Amino acid sequence: MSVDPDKKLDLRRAELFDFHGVPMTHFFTDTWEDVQNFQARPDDILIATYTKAGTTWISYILDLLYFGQTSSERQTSTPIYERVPFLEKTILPVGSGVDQANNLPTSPRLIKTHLPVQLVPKSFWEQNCRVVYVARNAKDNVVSYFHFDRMTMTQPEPGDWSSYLQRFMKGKMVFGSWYDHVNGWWKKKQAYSNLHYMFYEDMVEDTGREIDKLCSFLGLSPSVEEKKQITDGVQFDNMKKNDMVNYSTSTAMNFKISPFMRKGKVGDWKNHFTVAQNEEFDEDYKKKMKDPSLQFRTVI
Ligand code: PPS
Repeated sequence: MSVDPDKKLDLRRAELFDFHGVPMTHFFTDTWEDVQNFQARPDDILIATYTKAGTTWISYILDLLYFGQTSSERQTSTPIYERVPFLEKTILPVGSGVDQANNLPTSPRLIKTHLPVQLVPKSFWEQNCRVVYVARNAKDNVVSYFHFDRMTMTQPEPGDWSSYLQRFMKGKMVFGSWYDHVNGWWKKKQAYSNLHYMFYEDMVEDTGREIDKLCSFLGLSPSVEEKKQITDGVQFDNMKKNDMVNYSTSTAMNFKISPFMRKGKVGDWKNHFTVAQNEEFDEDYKKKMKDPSLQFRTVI
């Protein structure tokens, strides 16, 4: 990546623009050529999600499964966003996710992306990398995204809740339409067998069961003790207290507005949607979500 060292750290709210048909901000396109040319390795694991679907949760689970027993320093002094680089993110002049990924000493490398499936660098498919996708129901996803945009100073200005909800329904969000994202990845799973598609709601309902399924996809068999340690460590309250995974070290976020580890619940949308908003949302949802095989739970 060519980074201009004289350029100041820019943490202002960015504007949305159309990028290959997907709304994006410059933070995710500044080093696009490097992203597209990224050379994946066969043992890389790509963690793919729509923003706020449980990325940090699954990243931490994978990190513990692979590296929890090996290095305590990693667990105590390396924030999760350094352990698991965010591939397409660039903060000039600090650096890029591509550089971070290329410098990872670990094997496998765990790499995070929010890209819609059609924009993922082709080497991941060529190398037949394993992909873990997590999806979250649209209503809780938009609520979480709203609070994230309020507190993250690099995201576009969210405005008020009701206009934000309209914008979400139109797909005018960073990384585009939730509807396109979850459907695009769901379709990919039909053709690409190395993709494990998970649901946030299932993880909340029974984290241990979902870790078992994940391990079977990855070919891992942690001991009973190890699995218990991981399942406990990744519970919401424990992650919220853990400064290495709760983003309290991030300079772009203002926790006085809202914490990163906010509620971690299924159904918080009920505290945000009015009855009229809910009816309009459901009506619109039916038109956009035509595939009966992809079902989300908004309550558990
Ligand atoms: S980001 O910014 O896209 O990487 O955010 P992401 O990590 O995908 O999503 C953040 C939301 O996930 C919740 N979260 C959890 N919920 C339950 N259990 C655990 N362990 C957990 N870890 C993270 C986090 O609280 C955010 O959701 P909300 O609804 O805002 O609380």
